[in-house]
Amino acid sequence: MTGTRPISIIGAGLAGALLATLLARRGWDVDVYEKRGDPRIKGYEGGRSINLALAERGRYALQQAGAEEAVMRQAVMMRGRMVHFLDGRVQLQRYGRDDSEVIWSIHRGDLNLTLLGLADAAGAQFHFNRRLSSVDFDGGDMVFVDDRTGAQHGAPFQTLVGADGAGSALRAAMDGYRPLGERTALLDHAYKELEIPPAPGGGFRIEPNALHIWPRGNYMCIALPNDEQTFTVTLFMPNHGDPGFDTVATPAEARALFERDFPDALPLIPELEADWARNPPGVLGSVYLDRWHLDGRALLIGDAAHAMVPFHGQGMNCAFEDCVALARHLEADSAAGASPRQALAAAFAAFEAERKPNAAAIQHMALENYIEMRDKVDDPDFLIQRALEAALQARHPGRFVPHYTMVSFMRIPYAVALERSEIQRRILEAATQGLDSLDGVDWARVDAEVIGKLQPLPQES
Ligand code: FAD
Ligand code: E1W
Repeated sequence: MTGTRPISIIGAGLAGALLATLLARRGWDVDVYEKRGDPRIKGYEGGRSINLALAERGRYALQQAGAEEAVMRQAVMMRGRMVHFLDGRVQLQRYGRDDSEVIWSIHRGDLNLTLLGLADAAGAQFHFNRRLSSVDFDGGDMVFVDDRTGAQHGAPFQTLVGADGAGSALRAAMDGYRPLGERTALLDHAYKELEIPPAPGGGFRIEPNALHIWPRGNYMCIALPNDEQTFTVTLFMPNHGDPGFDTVATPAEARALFERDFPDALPLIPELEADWARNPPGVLGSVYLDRWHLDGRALLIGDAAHAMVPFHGQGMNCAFEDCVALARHLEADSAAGASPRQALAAAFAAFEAERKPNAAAIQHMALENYIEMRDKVDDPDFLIQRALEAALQARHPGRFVPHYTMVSFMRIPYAVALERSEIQRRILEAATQGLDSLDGVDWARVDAEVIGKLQPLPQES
């Protein structure tokens, strides 16, 4: 062996750019192919969701790639969810115990640019305007299309990693060669993005350090702050019904919806009609696969492997966690005498075994969180359960840890977070049944249940 370890990554989005950095720094010979133009030249051809919530898992991964500092310079702190009731009242519900337990709003385009710069500096080779169109897995080469001209370009590969997102072309190619057991579950809801500009004299128009939510039962709006003092508002709504994207189709119908259901948000969005007309509703769904890899020849990560609905704000965080896990498995010692191909197959299999149950867990939690966000955060039962959750966290530190904390402020496997959350939810529901404050809680019984059903979490997770 020459010691060179070639790897080709499809997609220079969030996961592709981070993985390229991690592997190039470890001495891999990394090529990255991206269908869009170089955003450093052309400006970011954004598309979907302008800003994203970054939580602990994603932050840790950025730190592993030496990217944390640059990214955090542009991040806006979000201490909790600010719930906007229909009557105009607002209520800040903190995410954590103090400002050490917060999440961060970051601009997707800026984040992507930062990661591309780091990958480039680490020695990764980028090929822009290269949309993967077909793969010859036996011959070891692939074909790309330059969408500006329609021209085709071939390139050889040793091993491929698909970080090409929810509509992955590599996934389609792998599935055509050897079925992956793919199942796509589209949600019958979609989303629209709107903008709240800065206040006339400058400054944020609403509280900057929060994730704003307007829960309305079967649908909702959220708003995340941007560092240029704007907010990106996202309306999530069914495709059919009242309201639904079929009945709220025109900009005028959108205004009428906001007048009726989001009256405090409406005056904040001066370009509502233009924003509405700009893009068709964004599709939401989950992708589930039985297999993520084709022996040592190809592997899927991030949304390509496990696209999820966005309601826990964890898709990017999970994709970044994938990158760190994959880099670790690729570095692990393979069996003595194994060929490079066998070593890759073993690393991909170990990666899949570790990550698949965790991806399934966060996909499930993300779906459940939609109902929670749109229908529960303004409900008294929800609030009393959150209050009991905080009380039990104080009574049983390291043993009873709130669901949101396990997902957003810790790095315990998502599958462990899900399992413990389900046990905790049963405890919370039983202990608050029929109560409207914590005064009537039977603490001795609840404490015994907590101790009996939940083992302490390992330290430092
Ligand atoms: P992507 O970021 O989609 O990158 C894929 C890349 O591959 C793109 O650059 C694309 O151009 C390229 N590509 C695609 N096809 C090809 C091809 N054929 N050939 C070459 N290149 C190709 N996650 C969070 O953690 N927090 C949030 O707050 C959050 N909010 C969200 C809000 C919304 C409305 C949505 C829709 C998603 C949200 N997510 C959030 C999820 C997050 O956007 C994704 O999980 C994340 O972008 C996945 O990263 P990725 O690298 O796998 O895919
Ligand atoms: C977060 C798009 C998006 C992104 C998010 C979140 C939500 C609701 C949505 C989940 C949350 C940050 N969430 N917020 N409050 N409770 N759970 O934490 O990213 Cl819709």
